[in-house]
Amino acid sequence: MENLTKKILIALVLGVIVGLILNFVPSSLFRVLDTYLLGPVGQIFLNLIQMLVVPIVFISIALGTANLKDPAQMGRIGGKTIVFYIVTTMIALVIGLSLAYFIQPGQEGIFNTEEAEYQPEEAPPIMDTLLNIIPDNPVNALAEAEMLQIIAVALFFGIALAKLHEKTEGLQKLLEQGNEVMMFLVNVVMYTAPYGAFALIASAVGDAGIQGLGQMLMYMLTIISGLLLHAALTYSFAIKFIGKASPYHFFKNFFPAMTVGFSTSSSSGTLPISMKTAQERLGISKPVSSFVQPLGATINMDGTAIMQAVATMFIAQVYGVDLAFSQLVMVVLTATLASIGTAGVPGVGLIMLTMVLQQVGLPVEGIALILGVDRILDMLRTSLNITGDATCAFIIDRSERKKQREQQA
Ligand code: DAS
Repeated sequence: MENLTKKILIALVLGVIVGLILNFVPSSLFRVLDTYLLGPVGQIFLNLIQMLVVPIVFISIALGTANLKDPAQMGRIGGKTIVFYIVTTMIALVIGLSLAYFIQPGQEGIFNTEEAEYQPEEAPPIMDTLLNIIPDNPVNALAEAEMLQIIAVALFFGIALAKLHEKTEGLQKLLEQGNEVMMFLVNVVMYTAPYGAFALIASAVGDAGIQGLGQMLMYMLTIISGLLLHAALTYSFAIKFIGKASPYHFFKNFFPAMTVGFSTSSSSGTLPISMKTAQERLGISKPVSSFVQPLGATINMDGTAIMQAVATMFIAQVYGVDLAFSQLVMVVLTATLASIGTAGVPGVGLIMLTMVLQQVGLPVEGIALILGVDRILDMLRTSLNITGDATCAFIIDRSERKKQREQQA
């Protein structure tokens, strides 16, 4: 894994350099290179890992649940997970709002808002998402990669396997062998990671443009500061004082997955790697990892929450709007709920941002101002999103192991 991580990091650095160089070629040439080389190479890599997500998530949750000594344990794990995700997302939003308030990245007048226009994509209503967690057609849930529905079906399947243990040994064996096949395919697919990472970052940097990056530097630095603070404070605190472990050890061992999350900008797409890394390098048990991380990839996006908080304050500052405290509270509540309703795929943070801006009455066109640098920021915040999911899995696994030790004592 170390060797592959090194190759991905080298590919990312080279990709940034090439992306910057592409700023000095005619834009028509960049478009041709992006359309016929960088785009396809990046998309092939994304499709390859995305191809593994549904079977891996279904098989590992079903097996994880089936192998639990006490399936009610999943209820306890689920409760702790939801609480951790909601609390850390709210902390992330407060960090983002506070940094944007003090740094003031959106000085009024610097940005041209006349031509700003943006066609928002509709986000799924949160209530629909929660009501539809139990699918009426499990095959469709798998076919459509509806992550929350897949988790629900896999949990039911796993509980049935646990209850019918003797009668379903063959089926359980089949799932175990299926899991071996999927883990093998993850290793195969990861050989393409450096090429995909290079293409994706070169395209994103080339697309943003040096001028765009320069103008939005304060905005980007505010978000990056928030991402680093959240990891250094919130996650480190949870690992050290709740998980009773070394944050350095955690980040060092989870770093390979973070580079893949950065490359793909997709929490769901990175699941095969983030789960494999969590289980093999952080020692998190399969049942906990295979439930907590897929759930987190869908409903827990602290990095995205930080972007939404900063972007909301940035747009308010650019348009000269002073947000009242009650509006800031609405930002926290709306963004926390919005993250539950959307999947961890590239660019979903902007769809959720639309909901937040509409909730506090800010012009949605303001999103046009941040679009140019959002692909790069999406890479960074996805890397934090999956780290939050792994942090949750880590401390819950530690608390479950402690509980089992106490029960055995
Ligand atoms: N790319 C999303 C994810 O996969 C995050 C975002 O769009 O903000 O986590």
